[in-house]
Amino acid sequence: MKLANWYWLSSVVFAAYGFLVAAKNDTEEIKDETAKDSCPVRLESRGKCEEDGECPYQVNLPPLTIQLPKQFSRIEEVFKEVQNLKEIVYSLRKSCQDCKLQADENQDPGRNGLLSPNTGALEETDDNRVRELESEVNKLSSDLKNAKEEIGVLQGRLEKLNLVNMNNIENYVDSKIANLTFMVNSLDGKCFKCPNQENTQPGPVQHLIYKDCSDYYTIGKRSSEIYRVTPDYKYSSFEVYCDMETMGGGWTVLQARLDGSINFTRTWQDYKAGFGNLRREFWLGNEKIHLLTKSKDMILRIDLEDFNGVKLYALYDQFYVANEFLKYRLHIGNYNGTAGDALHFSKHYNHDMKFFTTPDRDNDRYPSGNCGLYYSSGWWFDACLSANLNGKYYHQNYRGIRNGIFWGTWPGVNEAQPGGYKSSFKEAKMMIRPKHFTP
Ligand SMILES: [Ca+2]
Repeated sequence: MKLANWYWLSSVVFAAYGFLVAAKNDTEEIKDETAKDSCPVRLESRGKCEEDGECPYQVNLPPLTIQLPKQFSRIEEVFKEVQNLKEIVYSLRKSCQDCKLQADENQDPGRNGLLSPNTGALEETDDNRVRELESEVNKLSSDLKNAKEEIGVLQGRLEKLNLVNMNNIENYVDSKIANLTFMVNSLDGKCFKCPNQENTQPGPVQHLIYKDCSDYYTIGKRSSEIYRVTPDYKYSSFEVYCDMETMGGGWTVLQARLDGSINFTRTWQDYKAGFGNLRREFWLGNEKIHLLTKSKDMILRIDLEDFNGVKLYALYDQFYVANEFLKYRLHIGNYNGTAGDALHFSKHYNHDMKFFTTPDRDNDRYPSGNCGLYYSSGWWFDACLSANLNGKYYHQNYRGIRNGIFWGTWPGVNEAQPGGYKSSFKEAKMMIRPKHFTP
């Protein structure tokens, strides 16, 4: 132990001495101070020695003053700045940590609710609010959906109502006009008997509405002639030929073949507008036929005569031709008569419910071609025909394609050999009259 203590003491002394030597080399001022004091370091005993010979010593060292370079004050400033920077870095790190925490909270609200009860409570409130808003939005959107549906229903009803009203009004106006027409027509016949007729304005009432030839018959017209009819007052009137003799009269003629003077191989437009001469051969026109039959209470009579002088007829208890949009589709009722039901010939040849086809407009049921083109006419072709009253007019029997006027149930017509002679017709006529008309 004694040795160690001594060693420590001598180390301190030599270190101090070494430091002074070093300082002396560094600065002039220290050299000056040491020069004044001859013994700056003293080692002396202090107090009594102990029994075993160990004595207390003390070293007196001169006061130590180190002169630092002037730039040293800058170090203090740098220290302060470093301290400041440290603080800034610390606060930045802290706020960064806070940021990260917050980000984590946002990502995982459930976990953070556990970490921080206060934040959890806030979030719970927020969650509740969000849930409330969500349910409100859901409710509003379902309300909106309901409202939309209701609007749809109401709109449908409104449209229906409009339509119903329009139909009612149309029907009402139609019936009023019919009544007025009837009254005026009946007055027309009686006015000549009025006692004051000579005193008042003479002459029959003009500008009457005659829907078809039966109306002319009703007011006493008995001669087969051309008359002007207005089947639908919403459209303009037009002329028709009236048959006032056949089966009581009152017939509006739609088609007539007599002598082959008119070509019936025509376009859609021609068949639509009508062509020919009302006193001779003609097709009245699909548009007019539609207007005449749209009330759907017309019957059809077909009269045929062959070159042997055989005259037969076919009667259908309903006849209606749809509008152009529906391609003038034919609606034909039950047959009665002598010529046979060629319009409903068989399952495979049936002209009922067929569209109108012309050489330039294929609406038929024949997939490989146009029946109108093949049979040179406009007609309600199936695939293709058991009747065609608009076929070519042959003045005698003919060979080749059966494109003449044709009625498939005519007596003897099916006895003709394929490639052999085909019989033709001298006359053909189609005409209509209201079902409930009684001459
Ligand atoms: Ca076709």
